Parts: sequence; C-alpha cells; structure tokens
Amino acid sequence: MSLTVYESPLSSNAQKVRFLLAELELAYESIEVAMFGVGTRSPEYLAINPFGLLPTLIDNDFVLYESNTILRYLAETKGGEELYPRSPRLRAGVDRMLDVLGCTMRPRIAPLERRRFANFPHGHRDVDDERKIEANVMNALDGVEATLPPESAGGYATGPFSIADCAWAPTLRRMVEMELDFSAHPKVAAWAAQLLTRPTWVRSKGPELELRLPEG
Ligand SMILES: N[C@@H](CCC(=O)N[C@@H](CS)C(=O)NCC(=O)O)C(=O)O
Repeated sequence: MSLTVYESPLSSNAQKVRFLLAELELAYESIEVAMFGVGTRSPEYLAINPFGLLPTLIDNDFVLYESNTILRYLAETKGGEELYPRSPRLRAGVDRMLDVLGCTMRPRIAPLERRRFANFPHGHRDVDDERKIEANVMNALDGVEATLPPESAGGYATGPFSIADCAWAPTLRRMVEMELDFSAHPKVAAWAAQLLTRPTWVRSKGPELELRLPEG
C-alpha cells in the first residue's frame, strides 16, 4: 500500500488530512508544494490537481483532491469506519458539521484570517471592517454552539471523535490563535480545548501562523 499526500505545513486543508492520517496511524509520503500560487500553479501540480489547490492524496494509482472528500475516503477505506458512522442519522450529523465548516464558517472566517495572518490588505488597516467580519463569524459560531451536543455526549463535534473533528481542528486552532472570544460559546470553548490537545493533533498540526491583532 502506498499513500502520498501533496501538502504544505501551513495549509489548513492539508492539516485536516494529516490529522486523520495520524489518527489512523497510516504512514505516507509527504510532498511539499509551495503555496500562494508558487508550486500549486506549476504545470506538474496542475496535472495532478486541476484546481491547483492543496491537499491531494494519491492512494496507489488513485488520485483524490478536496480535503473533506479525502477524509471520507480514508475513513471508509483505511479502517476508520467508526470515524464516519454508517447509520444514516449519525452520518448526517457528521456531514452537517463538515458542511457547516465548508459552506458557512470558512467563507466567513477566511477574510478575517487573511487580515490577521496574511497582512491583507497591504499598507492600510480597517479595524471597523475587521470587527464586522468578526461579528459575522460570531453569528455562525452561535449556530455551531446550538448544534453541538451536550458535553456529556463525548465532547467532540457530534459526541464521539469523528472526521468532522479532523476537519474543524485547523479552523478552531486559528480561532484560538486569533484570540476570538468564546465566552458566549461555552460548548465551542470546551470542544476546542479538548480537540486541540488531542495527541494526534498536537503531533500533526504543523507550525503556527504569525498573528497581527487589531489596534485599539
Ligand atoms: N476545497 C478545497 C480547498 C483547498 C484550498 O483552498 N487549499 C489552499 C490551501 S489551504 C490552497 O491550496 N491554496 C492555493 C495556494 O496557496 O496556492 C479543499 O478542501 O481541499
């Protein structure tokens, strides 16, 4: 069996996949591709992943991109069935958290990450604009808080640990690094605390980004 992952240490979507591979104790070859359009737009990489995005998994001769699809595939095929339950209702719970992340939270939080971590926009800083974006993130977090099960269910995204947790860990980590205030979201705070200290995450998460906090 040969597994290869095209990735970058700072890619949140690659971090999801590394986390699951650590959970499954699977060895793989890591091929680092430079982000921000450097290696990702090279003809060699575009021949593997036509979107020019990270990560891409190669399982023998099977090429797969889209990080959440990779999580589902690995869970289904590499002994992680309990991480992606078969029962339709339990599976729907995991899928919902994957979709909330990809369809609601990521579009809202990505502009904040660009401003706090990537020094965007260059040269000037609009703190009011950042506060509006942050409020939009917090509204989505209200939904997450209401969706999370009671802590007694296991403390993870749907209770027991699942691929939804692998998917959310990089974004929760950035929320913590950005010092977002979780005081109105106690279940999210407890979830992040438990998830971000899980040994497989700590081992696989990769380096931190450099943060710039809003002035005033
Ligand atoms: N929907 C894709 C998004 C992948 C994505 O946006 N990857 C980023 C890194 S996290 C990337 O490769 N950006 C292009 C670049 O930096 O050149 C997935 O989940 O795999």
